[in-house]
Amino acid sequence: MAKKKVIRRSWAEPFKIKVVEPIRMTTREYREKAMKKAGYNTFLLKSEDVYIDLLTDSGTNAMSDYQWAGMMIGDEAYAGSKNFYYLWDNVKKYYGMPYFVPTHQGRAAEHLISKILIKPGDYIPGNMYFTTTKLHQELAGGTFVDVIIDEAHDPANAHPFKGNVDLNKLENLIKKVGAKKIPYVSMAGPVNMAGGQPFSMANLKAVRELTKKHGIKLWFDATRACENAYFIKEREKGYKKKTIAAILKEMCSYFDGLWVSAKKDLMVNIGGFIATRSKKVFEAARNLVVVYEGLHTYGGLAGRDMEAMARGIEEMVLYDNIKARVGQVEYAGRRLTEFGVPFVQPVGGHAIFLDAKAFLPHIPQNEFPAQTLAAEIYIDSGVRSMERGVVSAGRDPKTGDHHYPKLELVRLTLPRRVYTQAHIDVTVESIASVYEERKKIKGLKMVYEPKYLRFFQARFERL
Ligand code: PM9
Repeated sequence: MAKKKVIRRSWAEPFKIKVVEPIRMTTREYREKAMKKAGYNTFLLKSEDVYIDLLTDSGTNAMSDYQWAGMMIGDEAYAGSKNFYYLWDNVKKYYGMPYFVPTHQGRAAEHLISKILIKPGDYIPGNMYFTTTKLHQELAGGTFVDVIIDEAHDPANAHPFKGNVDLNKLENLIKKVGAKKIPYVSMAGPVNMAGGQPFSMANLKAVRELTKKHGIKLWFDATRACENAYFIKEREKGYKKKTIAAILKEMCSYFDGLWVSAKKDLMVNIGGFIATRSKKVFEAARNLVVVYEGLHTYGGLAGRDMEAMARGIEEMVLYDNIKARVGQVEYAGRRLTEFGVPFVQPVGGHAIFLDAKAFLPHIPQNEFPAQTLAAEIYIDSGVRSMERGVVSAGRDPKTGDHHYPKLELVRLTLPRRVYTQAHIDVTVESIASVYEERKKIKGLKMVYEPKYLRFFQARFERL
């Protein structure tokens, strides 16, 4: 009997396109000049000179018709906007935290939380640093300590939960500096700088137990929490049948509070917030927000922005949405593998992270291999990516030396609901072409360095 042919059944995005925005392809000669003018820093390019923009998934997402409709019912009252109350209700319902303070974006929430919780001389352990988070901890007088598992620093290691906290590292720090010097442990999920890697629920529960034993608070950078929930559902025993909303709620139940850059999971162009179960922290944040952001019922946002955020929360937990999002990253990973291009394993939730050390082994880290690679990809095809290596890591505030992170990466980040599979094909083929020519590529020298978050504005010249 002839064997029955098995037909592969594909899936597609759970939406169709209603509005389009034209993009422009330029010549290589044009891009050479544009990149030089931008000091070989992709943040300094003009957006109109970019063909496919994979700089970030922050505020670059496509809102749904439901969110756009919500913008029309923005209540722009200075105080007590109805959109604020609807957003607060959804924060309670989906994150399970009773108290809520809006901010204009994530780092504003980090600023307030760091000011409230950290005293000079404190230590803040976390599962790998994030640029803005760490800076606000330092500006408040604290020192960030990395307690992520070692596997997270190895791009080739395919551990399914590379965002996990190493409990021994955390316990050793508590023994060394004392629990009183640790105002809170900070956990992000997934971990952006590690390649969008999640933590497991089992690890989170263990961290909660350990911190409880020592009377230490636990705070959550929940900026991309739904992606973390998706990985738990896909990879952790006992969660297959649970909804993303139920997993998110369970994750949040172990934390004392959280902050969010709404420009990611919530699929809006601007917004952020703090949510907590501590009335004391809530009152302090509500008081500080009026100093730095705006009244506590708008926190630097328009009423319409808060409505779009509230509606974004309802959409971010939809399984099909998140599966399509992570599925795009997985597709890019499969295609890059065909060409043998080195990238962080396993693929993360929001981006592909090229391993620049393995891609350009002839360029030493003090000649900025990831910065160089991001510039070369732009010159090849107009695809914009971002450096996540020695430039992003900045300098040690005490010694003034560069931090040399083990991970020297180029991030190609997928905005939600923005690009098609064809855009990904164009991107992958460009990276493969640059990979073919990699031996000819030379490094960069830094010629201008701003004091804070230097990766945004630093300028370079070719060596
Ligand atoms: N993340 C990103 O592109 C935008 C700024 S850095 C290039 O990944 C986490 C996990 C983030 C994050 C921003 C912030 C700050 C906090 N936590 O950008 O201030 O990924 O809204 O959020 C960026 P805001």
